[in-house]
Amino acid sequence: MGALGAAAGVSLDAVAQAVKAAKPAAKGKAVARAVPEVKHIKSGCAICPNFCGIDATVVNGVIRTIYPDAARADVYNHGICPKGASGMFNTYDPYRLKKPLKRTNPKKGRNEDPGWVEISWEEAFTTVTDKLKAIKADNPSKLVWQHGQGKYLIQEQYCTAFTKAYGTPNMVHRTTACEAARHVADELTWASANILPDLKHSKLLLNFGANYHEGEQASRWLDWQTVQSREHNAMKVVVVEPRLSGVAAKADEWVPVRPGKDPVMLLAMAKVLIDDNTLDEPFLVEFTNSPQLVDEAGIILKDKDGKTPLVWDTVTNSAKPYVVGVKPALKGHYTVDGKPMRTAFQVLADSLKDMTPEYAEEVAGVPAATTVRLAKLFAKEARIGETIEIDGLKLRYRPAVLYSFRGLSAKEYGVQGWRTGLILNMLVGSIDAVGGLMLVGGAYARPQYFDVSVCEYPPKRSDLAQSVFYPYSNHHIAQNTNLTVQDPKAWGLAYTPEMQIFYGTNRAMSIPNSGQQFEGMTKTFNVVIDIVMSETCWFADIVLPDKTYLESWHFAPTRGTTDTGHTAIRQPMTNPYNLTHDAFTIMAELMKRLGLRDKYAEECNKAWGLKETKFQPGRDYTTREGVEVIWADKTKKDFSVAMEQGFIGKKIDTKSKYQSGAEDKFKGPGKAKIKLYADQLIDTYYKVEAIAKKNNLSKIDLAQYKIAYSPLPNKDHAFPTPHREAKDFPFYVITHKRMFRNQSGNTVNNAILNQAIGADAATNYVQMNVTAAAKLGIKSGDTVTLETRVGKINGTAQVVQGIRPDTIAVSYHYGQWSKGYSPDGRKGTAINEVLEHHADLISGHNSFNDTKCKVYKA
Ligand SMILES: Nc1nc2c(c(=O)[nH]1)N[C@H]1C(S)=C(S)[C@@H](COP(=O)(O)OP(=O)(O)OC[C@H]3O[C@@H](n4cnc5c(=O)[nH]c(N)nc54)[C@H](O)[C@@H]3O)O[C@H]1N2
Ligand SMILES: Nc1nc2c(c(=O)[nH]1)N[C@H]1C(S)=C(S)[C@@H](COP(=O)(O)OP(=O)(O)OC[C@H]3O[C@@H](n4cnc5c(=O)[nH]c(N)nc54)[C@H](O)[C@@H]3O)O[C@H]1N2
Ligand code: SF4
Ligand SMILES: [Mo]
Repeated sequence: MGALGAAAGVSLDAVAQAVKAAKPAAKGKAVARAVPEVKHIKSGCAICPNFCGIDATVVNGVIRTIYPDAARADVYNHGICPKGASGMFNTYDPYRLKKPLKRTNPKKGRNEDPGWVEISWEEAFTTVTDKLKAIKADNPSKLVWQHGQGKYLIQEQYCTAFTKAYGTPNMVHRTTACEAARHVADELTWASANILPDLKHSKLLLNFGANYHEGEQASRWLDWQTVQSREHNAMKVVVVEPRLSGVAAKADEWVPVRPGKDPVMLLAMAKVLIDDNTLDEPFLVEFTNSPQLVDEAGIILKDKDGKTPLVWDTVTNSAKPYVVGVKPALKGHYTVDGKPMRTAFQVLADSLKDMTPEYAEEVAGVPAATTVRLAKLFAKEARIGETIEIDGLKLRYRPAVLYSFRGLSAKEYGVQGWRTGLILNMLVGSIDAVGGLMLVGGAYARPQYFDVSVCEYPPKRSDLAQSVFYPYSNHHIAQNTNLTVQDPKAWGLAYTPEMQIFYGTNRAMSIPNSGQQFEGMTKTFNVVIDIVMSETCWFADIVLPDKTYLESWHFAPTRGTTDTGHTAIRQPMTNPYNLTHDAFTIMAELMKRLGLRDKYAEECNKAWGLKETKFQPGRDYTTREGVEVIWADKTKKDFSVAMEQGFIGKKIDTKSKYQSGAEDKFKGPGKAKIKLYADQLIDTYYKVEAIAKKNNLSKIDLAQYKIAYSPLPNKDHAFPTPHREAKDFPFYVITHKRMFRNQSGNTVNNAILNQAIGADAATNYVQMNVTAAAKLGIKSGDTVTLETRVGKINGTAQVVQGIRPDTIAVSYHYGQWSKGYSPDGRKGTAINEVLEHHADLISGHNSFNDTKCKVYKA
């Protein structure tokens, strides 16, 4: 601990000097004071993936204030959150890592002292390069690169280039700990990902667990838009989630659904829409695959070419491809070549026979009358059939939208969960309509998502992404390397990963059953690039300090909205610890020492898609020069614009907004169709079955794949493994973000967030309902034990009315234990230690809201 102790004791010279400079002169004495140098710097916040624009005031090299960048109010964020406003406290944090560290105790464990010693950058680079050289000579796949928020700092393109130049397929992002299931549901449905509600025009927002007053990835845009639309557009907000979240507290109505049971409630709503015939039939027929004919095995009937789907043509009363002149039937049972067929829509309608609002009440705990009322309200507010004129264009007007984020997707059946939400939007035609659900990720951008999966076996990647085990894991599988490392053969992996580089991720802490993750980290040589001594660092062999987003240059990622797009940079404002390296220079130096500098430049050009201004071989780049190259190529503008404004924003015109997505790619004859019925899942199931049987794959339980790979969501998707198996555990456990913290370890030392906001913010609670607590004799402030099938953990009870009686909520971001954090950072309960790990078999997404537990006084 010596090195850390010394590090923590370092005085904040720059801060101290600035404070001195700002002290008022003693009374009566006239003291000549130097005029302070005041700079206003536009940049971007990088604490969370909202990427808000910021405007900082820097006095004598010290950041004094961070405000929202007013110029971005119009195109993105109107405000910033407490984390962003106090972001400099993460930079001036005395607990920062300042020197490379080397572990001297080879034994890795939570209670092992790593025996850190400070080493020079030269020694750090030599040690890491030697290890990388040896692995490259043996098998470069044995190197695994992992990143989380790091992806949004220097950006993933550099990480892609690094791993490509090195020759390993193993670059692993955190998305399956985050939102991968929602992405994959989108991809299976319209072959692109990312949605946002068109709140400016919406009249009704049904929000199933998008927590944008506390979390979310477009929160500063969503919360502003919601407030505006409620005020100026009389928009109603209904929040369906088990806990009274910040959004629920501000909504018109909070519907406390039983955790994980939303699919059943949503399917019951779909049944109401279908029974009432309040459907956007033209949308379903023209934009979606609802009219395609499905045989008894669930396969879509194809033309002679074996590819083109057939529909029932009501003009000729025969099965035909949907071409000009054909009028497809939406509903019905037909016979083609003697074989019984139904339209895909009919398959959905038939599947909902028993999905009554009463059944939903029993399963999801929402009164039948509420489900019926919300379904009818959704249909009414959708104004099916209406159009509206904007900028001279006559557009479909469907101002009712159903939206979600991790609430429906951070689950074992996360893909099916969000698919259910998408189907509801399809039924009323709200997709890409005015006031509806906008496909901001572009429609049909990657047609391969509509194909049968490759189902690779044996797997090439240590995380098993896109292998037969998780066929549509298009976004890597964050949690898996630490499993395959322990038993590669069980998964058919032909090598054992030997070295892991973690950049801006505290992965093991952020994943359910975190003990299993740490176990994996004991088996590899670990290099961690971070700004503080995270728990991941605690298991490192070499720790490399990075600069923060207020100290470094980044070509910054941005969040496009329904109406705008932007290009942005981040720029340094201070460097209190005189750090010499950041992630960019660390990677460049390693590449150079490996003799890969020119190959890396070439891969950077490819990864960034640079066309005119490119990285050149034969030379080194500073971090700023790297940003300059990318800025020049992407914007064709002088770098002075980047430095003055921090960003360039543009508004999307009405035609591009509403008519370049679904309207252009899916509408009418001869086009691909939005998949109400995800038939590629059935075809993929049969492929998985064949490969599993041929190779005797014990890790594949076909019965489970059959449930997961259903082309339509069904009630099974509301019964994840712990709900079925953990019968003696009466409570559902859910987890969520809190405003004052970001991720695991990122903001724990921030004194403003921990103390100034109130002691409450420095810890989290085991939140439970008053009735449940009374039965167990538990009061607020009691220490309680939360027990699951994974283990037990203690926490402090917080007894509230705003949660279902059968549900326990424990927020994320707390219960950190690394001795490198300030004592204030190490409070609360790390719920991931006891959550069950059940990856979604489609996307590889990890389950966060499926575990069941017991709670009792400790
Ligand atoms: N129980 C529970 N678990 C969850 C969640 C939940 O809601 N509940 N949320 C999930 C979600 S959505 C996600 S995305 C994952 C995130 O999980 P992680 O991958 O762990 O989070 P990251 O933000 O990627 O990583 C945080 C690490 O990045 C470091 N860092 C911050 N700034 C810098 C920098 O400038 N440079 C470098 N090198 N490092 C930096 C921080 O110190 C910290 O150690 O967690 C998931 N886990
Ligand atoms: N303050 C803060 N903001 C953040 C982050 C952070 O760490 N801190 N992380 C960022 C990242 S990486 C992400 S991905 C986003 C995530 O953003 P969100 O998905 O918006 O936030 P979460 O809190 O993870 O989860 C969403 C909500 O789901 C609810 N929920 C849980 N189980 C269920 C269920 O079964 N049904 C329903 N309907 N709801 C349920 C939870 O109560 C919670 O309110 O946040 C981003 N913003
Ligand atoms: S919402 Fe995220 S990006 Fe925006 S200010 Fe807060 S921490 Fe920074
Ligand atoms: Mo996330």
